[in-house]
Amino acid sequence: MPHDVKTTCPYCGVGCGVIARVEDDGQVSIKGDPEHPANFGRLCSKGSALAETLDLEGRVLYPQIDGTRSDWDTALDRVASRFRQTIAEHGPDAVAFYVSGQLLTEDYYVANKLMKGFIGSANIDTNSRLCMASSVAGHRRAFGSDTVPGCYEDLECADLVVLVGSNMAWCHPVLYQRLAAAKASRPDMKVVVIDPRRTATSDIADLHLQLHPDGDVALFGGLLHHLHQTGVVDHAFVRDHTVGLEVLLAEEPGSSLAATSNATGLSVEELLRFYALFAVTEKVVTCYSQGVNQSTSGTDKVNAIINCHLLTGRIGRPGMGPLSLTGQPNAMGGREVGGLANMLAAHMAIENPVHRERVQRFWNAPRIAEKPGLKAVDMFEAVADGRIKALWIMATNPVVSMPDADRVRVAIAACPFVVVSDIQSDTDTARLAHVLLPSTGWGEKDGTVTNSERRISRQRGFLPPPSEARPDWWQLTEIGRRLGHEAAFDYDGPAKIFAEHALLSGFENDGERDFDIAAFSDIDRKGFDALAPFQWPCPARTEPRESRFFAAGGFYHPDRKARFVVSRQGGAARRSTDFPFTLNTGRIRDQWHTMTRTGKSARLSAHLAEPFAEIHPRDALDYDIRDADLVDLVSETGAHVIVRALLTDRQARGSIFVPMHWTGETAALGRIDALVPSRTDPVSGQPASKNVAIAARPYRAPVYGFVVSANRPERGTLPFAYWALARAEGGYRLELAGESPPEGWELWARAAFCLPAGADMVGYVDTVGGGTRLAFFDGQQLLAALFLSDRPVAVSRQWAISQLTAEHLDRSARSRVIAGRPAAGQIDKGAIVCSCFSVGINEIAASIRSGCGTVEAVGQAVNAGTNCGSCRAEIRRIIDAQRPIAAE
Ligand SMILES: Nc1nc2c(c(=O)[nH]1)N[C@H]1C(S)=C(S)[C@@H](COP(=O)(O)OP(=O)(O)OC[C@H]3O[C@@H](n4cnc5c(=O)[nH]c(N)nc54)[C@H](O)[C@@H]3O)O[C@H]1N2
Ligand SMILES: Nc1nc2c(c(=O)[nH]1)N[C@H]1C(S)=C(S)[C@@H](COP(=O)(O)OP(=O)(O)OC[C@H]3O[C@@H](n4cnc5c(=O)[nH]c(N)nc54)[C@H](O)[C@@H]3O)O[C@H]1N2
Ligand code: SF4
Ligand SMILES: [Mo]
Repeated sequence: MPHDVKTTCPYCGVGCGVIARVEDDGQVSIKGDPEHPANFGRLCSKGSALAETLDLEGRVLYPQIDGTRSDWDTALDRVASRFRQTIAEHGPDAVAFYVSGQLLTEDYYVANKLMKGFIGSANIDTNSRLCMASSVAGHRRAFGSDTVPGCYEDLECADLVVLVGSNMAWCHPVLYQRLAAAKASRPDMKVVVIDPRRTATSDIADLHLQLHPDGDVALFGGLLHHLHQTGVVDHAFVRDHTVGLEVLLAEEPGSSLAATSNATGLSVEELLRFYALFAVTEKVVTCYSQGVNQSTSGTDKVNAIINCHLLTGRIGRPGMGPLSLTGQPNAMGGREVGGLANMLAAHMAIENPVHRERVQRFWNAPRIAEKPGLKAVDMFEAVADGRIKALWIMATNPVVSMPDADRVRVAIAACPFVVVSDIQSDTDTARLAHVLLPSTGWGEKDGTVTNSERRISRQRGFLPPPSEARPDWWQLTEIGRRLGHEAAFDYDGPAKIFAEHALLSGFENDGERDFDIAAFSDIDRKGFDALAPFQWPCPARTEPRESRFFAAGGFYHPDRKARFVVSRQGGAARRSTDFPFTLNTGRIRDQWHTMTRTGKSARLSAHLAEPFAEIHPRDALDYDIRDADLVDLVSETGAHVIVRALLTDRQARGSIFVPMHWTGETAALGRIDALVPSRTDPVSGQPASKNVAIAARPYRAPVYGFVVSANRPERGTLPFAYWALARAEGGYRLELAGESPPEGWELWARAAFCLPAGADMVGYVDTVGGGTRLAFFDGQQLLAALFLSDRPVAVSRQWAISQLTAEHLDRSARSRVIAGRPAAGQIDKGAIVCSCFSVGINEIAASIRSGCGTVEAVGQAVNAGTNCGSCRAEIRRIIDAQRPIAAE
């Protein structure tokens, strides 16, 4: 019998409920859980494609030591003995864990307990340092605790939603859909987007403030003064529940509108429109994400925003408050267990001796870390200079995602002992492991995650662990035991770990700490399996609790008052004459970080299949860069990447956007973090990944190529300055540029794509256009087709890919492949716009030409945009662009 399992999406911090249906033959299908309060049944393109990422290609299936198959006992003994030895010789601070907001709370809890209480160092940091650290620091400064006061419903009942540095349409798509639906049903509701780029999110904005990079502190500092001067102040709230307004007003004297305009790059009219809207609207929610956090002034940006909400008392009531959008599925859970180097478990503070003593007593631990450990950037610095000699990396890919990524790669490669726990064996980081441990992945593992609105949901396994893969918590527990701490790490499953975590949250708490889920302290396995999503706090005391914080004060500083924080204005764009562009980095709709999972789905890879740089057309003109050219981007350190140019006026002049997703596995030179320096926020230690000075120049190659292939080429077989590899329906797609291979194209292709000796080749040389086309067949099936040219190849990608799954019955069908064009009557979909239903731009354009003038009409005609909806903005743009043609 097919059976349904309720679980939670492993991608973004929205934390959508998912129902996985497992058929008798093991086939899995995915749909949204209509009862889950985060998504009420909706899923975005990534969530909908989860079933396409569950195959075992590239999975780590057994422990490996120095690249050779091993077994668990040997591998764990090796890890334990190397850690023990390093600690004995060099002290506990010579070892470190670098973990992830994609761990489950139970994994995270054990990692933190082992490092801080039993190894006795706080050298555990996480990729949340690159993600949420500034929000955590800002919350702690303002509230005395890392509290997110509001919840998702607030977005729906607000009259004004301000999105700062958030591309919600692509990065928190289901929340965006909830917002878009609320706005559609209440047209008076206003949305303001604050982002130097015009994004898919700005399409629903009533006002898009395209400010200078890092203009946010000036913008919100100006707002605070405007509110104060115009008397939009909740005097009672400020008097009873806050401290520091006078100091703030004295130390941060109001700037003139002209000065704010200068600092933000916004016109005085734009400023006044925003300020007036904020002033007159009581119900305001301000959401913020990486455009705020990933900055040298990230923490100050957070406080500048919170200051405005404190001044107006708009916090913790329905439809009001600051709301930090968390990135990873368990960014919040990691903060609850204290997984950052400067935190302690259960929202206690490492610098507080009472807290340290309490946690040590609760854990019955032999020691407790006495001081904060190294934050991510400093941690890899210590790996580089040899202070850290043994490193365990779990569920993150720092060789790609850390700033100064080439240096991080060198540091890890030179570290005497590196353990990596991952699900994929061929990541840039896993390739450097001395011991590679196979973890169970989503669908196989059990535990909990906490989303952006403090809601804790179960991830439940519905597939057996492949081969020898074991959960992360189990791996950590085994090391804890081998280091001599059997009693402290005697867990038999995640339920027991969760119960201990819940007990600690209520331990000697009495309302002193926000994070309290003590109601679950004695949960057993059965209760854990049945656990329905719930929001914290959930203390053991039974009186009903509000689902929001701070409407009536009750902050977590000792005097229970919030703090106004003086904020420094962020540095403006860092460009110079030699490095005239600001590099801004971030995400695309259909890929997740370093693509180890979403990259497996052909559907998700169809939307944007190459690393690219968005450049304003006028800038491109100035630097002789044409659309579809390749560009070479260079940083001050001399590091460079080569990516495709995408000219668009959505980009501000002087600024270039490049996504963070491409790796050494998917492109020749696409790791954008090689260009991002290790410059951090002084308070949070979070790297500034969105404001980097770079230079750009065209990269012109003698040969350009596009290849479709049934087999995956090995990285080592690609001797090109530029290549980018992606999954496609029926195989792979490869873009390349550089010198021709010395052995000639045919021999190269036969080797690179592992073609059988008997494969037939059809070839064609275009003496006029200078192009060469080669196609290899096994009977009726196309094995590989190469389209080569002395300029960027113009063949229709989608049509060429469709040939991998088409039958080529006769000679003319085969010849058409190298012609690179469909026969009359055959359809060329064009670039995929809607990934849910694989609808291409040509199909959408055709429906518009046949009379569809709205997104809804296009949806009815060709289905595009009718599932997750995240391509609706793009469809609207296509309609706008086609309108004159359609009217002809
Ligand atoms: N599709 C997809 N979704 C994801 C992820 C993914 O990999 N793929 N990752 C998840 C994770 S871990 C995270 S952290 C979130 C991130 O979610 P977001 O923060 O929404 O995404 P980003 O693209 O990193 O950056 C958001 C925006 O900040 C803008 N920005 C840059 N500089 C500034 C500035 O100085 N001021 C302002 N106001 N804005 C600026 C950028 O132009 C960009 O549009 O997404 C989550 N969701
Ligand atoms: N330039 C630039 N750099 C950035 C950012 C940016 O905006 N710009 N954003 C930053 C942010 S916000 C983030 S969150 C980071 C994300 O960066 P990373 O965390 O490095 O990226 P992921 O690809 O999510 O890495 C997760 C790894 O865990 C593995 N994995 C998946 N499931 C499991 C599991 O259950 N157990 C184990 N052990 N492993 C598993 C995956 O295969 C993958 O290798 O990147 C940061 N870097
Ligand atoms: S919005 Fe998309 S990626 Fe985020 S949790 Fe929901 S389905 Fe997953
Ligand atoms: Mo993140």
